[in-house]
Amino acid sequence: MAIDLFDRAGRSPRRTATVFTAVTCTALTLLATSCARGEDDVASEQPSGDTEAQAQVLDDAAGSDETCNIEQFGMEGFDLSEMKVGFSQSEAESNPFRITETASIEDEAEKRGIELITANAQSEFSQQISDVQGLMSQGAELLIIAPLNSDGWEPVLAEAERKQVPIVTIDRQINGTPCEDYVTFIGSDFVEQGRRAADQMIEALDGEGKVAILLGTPGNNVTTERTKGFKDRVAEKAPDIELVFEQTGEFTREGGQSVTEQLIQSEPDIDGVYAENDEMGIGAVTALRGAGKEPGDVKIVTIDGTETAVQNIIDGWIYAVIESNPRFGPLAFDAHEAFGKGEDVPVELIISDREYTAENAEEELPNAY
Ligand code: GYE
Repeated sequence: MAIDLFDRAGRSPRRTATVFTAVTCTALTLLATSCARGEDDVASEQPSGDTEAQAQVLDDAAGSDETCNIEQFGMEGFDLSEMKVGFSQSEAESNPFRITETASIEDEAEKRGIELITANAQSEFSQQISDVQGLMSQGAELLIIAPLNSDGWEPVLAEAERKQVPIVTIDRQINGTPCEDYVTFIGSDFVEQGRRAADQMIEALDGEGKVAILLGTPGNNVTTERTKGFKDRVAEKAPDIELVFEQTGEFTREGGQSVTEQLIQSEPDIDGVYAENDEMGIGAVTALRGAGKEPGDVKIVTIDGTETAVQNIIDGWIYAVIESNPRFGPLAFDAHEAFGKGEDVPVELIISDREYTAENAEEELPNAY
C-alpha cells in the first residue's frame, strides 16, 4: 500500500484523525488532491468495477469518539498481507445489496493479494454461526462479518477471543463490547436514513395522508433504526401523516409484494409506502401494478440504491431512494490493516449515503448497483 496507515507522526489529538484520514484517502480511491499520491497509485488501487463516485465515503462527523488499538485488544501486531481472512455473508444473494457487498470484499482481497475464504448463510442465523466457526477452523486469522442478527453471537465471540481472531462487522451491528468482542463496525447511520426517507415521504404527500411501513427482518439494528428514524421524523414534522399499517417483508422482493397485497386489501386508499429496502419496494410496485394502480398513485420511498429501484424512479413508480452503500471492501481491509499496524481505529466507521430522486435519477443511475 502506498499509504502508511501506521504513520503516527501526523496524528492529531482527536481520536479519529489519523485513521480517518488514512482510511478515507484509501477508500475514496481517490480525491487525488487531498491525499499525496500519484495517478498510478490511483489507478492501481481502484476497486475493480467501482468508480470513484461509487466508493464508500466516511462521514467524519458521525459515530462514537471511542477507538480501539491492538494493544488494548491484547494481541500482537500483524501484517494484513500475510493473513488469511474469512468473510461471512448473511443473506442470500438475490438482493443486489448482497451481491455488490460480496463482490466488493472479494475484489479488494484479490487486489491486495490476500487469501480470502467465504461463506454465505442464506439468511439462516444458525447457519451463520456455524459458517463463522467453520471459517475459523479453516484457519481464518481475521474475520469480516456481515451479521444477519445483532444478538446471539456469544459462541462465535468466545471462540474468536480464544483464538485471537479480530472481527470487523459490516452493514449490521453485532451487539457486544467494542474492542473486546470486535474491533469496529462499518456501516451507515440507519436512524438518519429513516429520517431522510421520512423527509421524502412528507414532501411527496405534502404532509398528509395514510402511510404503510414495510419493515425489514426483525432482530437486527438496521430495521430497528430505520423504523425509529422514520417514525420520529414523521411525528415531529408531519402530524397529519397517519401510520396505518406495518408488517415485515423480510427485506425480500417476494415479501414486499405479498405484504403489499395484504395492505391493498386492508387499506385500499393508502397514499404512501415506506419500504425499508429497495427489494421490498420493488415487490410493492408489482403488487400495486397488479391492483391496477398507476405510477405515482401511491408514493413509495425506499432505501438502498439498486439499479432497479433507481430505474423505478425514472419510470415514476418510486418517489425517492435513500442510498445504503454496500461497497465495503476497501474500508473493511483498511480497518484490519490499520489495526494490525497498531493504529487507533474508531470503533464505529460511519459512511455517508447519497439519495436518488426524480431530479437526479437519470444522471445518477450509473452509480446505482
Ligand atoms: O439495506 C438490505 C439488506 O443490512 C444494510 O440488509 C443492510 C440491509 C440492506 O437486506 O437490502
